[in-house]
This record gives sequence, structure tokens and C-alpha cells, in this order.
Amino acid sequence: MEVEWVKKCSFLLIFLQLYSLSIHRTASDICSTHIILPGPKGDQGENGDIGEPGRSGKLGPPGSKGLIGEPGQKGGIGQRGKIGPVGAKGDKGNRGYPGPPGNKGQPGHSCDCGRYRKIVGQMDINIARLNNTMRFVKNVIAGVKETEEKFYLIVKEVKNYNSALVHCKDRGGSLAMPKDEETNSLLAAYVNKTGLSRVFIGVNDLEKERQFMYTDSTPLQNYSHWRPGEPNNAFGGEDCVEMVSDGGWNDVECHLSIYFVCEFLKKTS
Ligand code: MMA
Ligand code: CA
Repeated sequence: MEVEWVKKCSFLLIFLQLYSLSIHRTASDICSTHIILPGPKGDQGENGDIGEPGRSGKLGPPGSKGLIGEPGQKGGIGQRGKIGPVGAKGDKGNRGYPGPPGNKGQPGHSCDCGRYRKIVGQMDINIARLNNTMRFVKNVIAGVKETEEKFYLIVKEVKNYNSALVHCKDRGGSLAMPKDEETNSLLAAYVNKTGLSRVFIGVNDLEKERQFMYTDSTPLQNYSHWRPGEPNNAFGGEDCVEMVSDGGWNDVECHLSIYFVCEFLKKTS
């Protein structure tokens, strides 16, 4: 502190000397009571101790960008991806074919039901008859045999003697009545050709036992073709006659259901 003051005072003294030159007063007159003059400068001191290491410098600027690296190794196969979203709705398909017609509805109630039922019932009967006729015509087309006077038709529907006779009569004929060997042979061949073993023919002794007659009520005359031992009226109940495939006749029970042969007279006009 004192040194500082000495320095200031030295300057002041110089200043005052210069000032006194102008006002004719001496420097010693001004500072004579307060100012101590410094001694001569001392020797230079020893070198100080080595200082502590300085603080770390500031962070330097970033270096320039390095070269591009080598490509890495190919990675392993990744996990299966998630299922994709639902696809867009497809276009509308073409219109389907029309379905089959439905069942016929119930008849209404506001009509004359009784009358219509009668008509429908009659139609059912007619259809059934038509079906029978169709079957008959099919048989005719399948193969009919003929002589000069008659057509012969094997009906491949099993019936007892009486029903068979009715069937033939309904169609304008009768059960076949072979009255000579030529006709009998023709029928035998027909039975064989059709693959049958037996058919009813129009012969019976229904009216009087052991008196065989044709179904047109004419008696057997010059001709018959009984198998050996026939007619034997086995078990006492054989009044109708069948032809077997060799052309031979055998008396059998009338209620048997077997195929039969019809005959139809050719028109003589
Ligand atoms: C059957 C039957 C008869 C016929 C005899 C012949 C067993 O009865 O067809 O009508 O006379 O066979 O053996
Ligand atoms: Ca017999």
C-alpha cells in the first residue's frame, strides 16, 4: 500500500515541480511533510516454482468424414411376414339357370270341387288305360306272329287264366287257341324265341271235368298236343292249360299267374 502511495506521490512531485516552475514554488515546499522517497531498486528475485499443469483445452472441431465402409455380410432369412389384408370383394356372378317348376298347388276352395274331383278321377282312369294300351302296343311292336287268319301276341305280364282271357278280350281278341299242328309249332317257336318256358293258352275243362274245350266254347276236335301223362288233373284241381316251350300241353291250376298268348282274328272283309 505504501509503495502504491509512494508511486502516486512521485508522479505528484514531478507534477508539482513542473507546476512550481510556473508559479515559482519548489516541490520540496509542497511534499516536505508527507512524502518518503523510495530507495534504490533491489536485486531480481529467484525464479518461481513450476506452475501446476494448465486446464484441458477446449473441444477441437470435428474431423473430416471418413471413407465409406465395406458392405456387411448378408443377413439370415427374416421371419414370415403377417397375413395380408382381406382381398377386394369379387364381381357378382352370372345369373343361375332357372330351377325346375315346383309341385302343382292345392286346388282352390272357391271352385266346384266335387265336379273337378270327378273329372280328375276320370282322367286318372283314362291315363291308367292309356298306359296299359302303350304297354300292349310295345309288345306288339316287339314281335307279333301271324298265320293267314290270325295274329298271335305273347303278353309279358303275369296273370291268372281268367284275367289273361279278359286282357285279350279287352283288346278285341282271345287267348290263343291252336287248332292244328302248324299253329301249335308257330306258338312253340314264339314262346322259345321270347325266352319263356310256359304260357296260358285258351283251353280248359272248367265246364265239365275231362271235357277240354277252347275258350270260344268249341270242343277239341281232331287236334291236341298233350304232353305224355297229361292231362292228369294233379291234386284234383287242374282245369286250365299251359303250353310249355316244346309245344306240349299240360293241365294246370287256373289261379297260377303266368304269361299268356293272345290271338286276334284278321279282318276278313
Ligand atoms: C306238376 C304240374 C302238373 C303236372 C306235373 C307233371 C307236380 O305237378 O305241372 O300239372 O302234371 O307237374 O309231373
Ligand atoms: Ca297236369
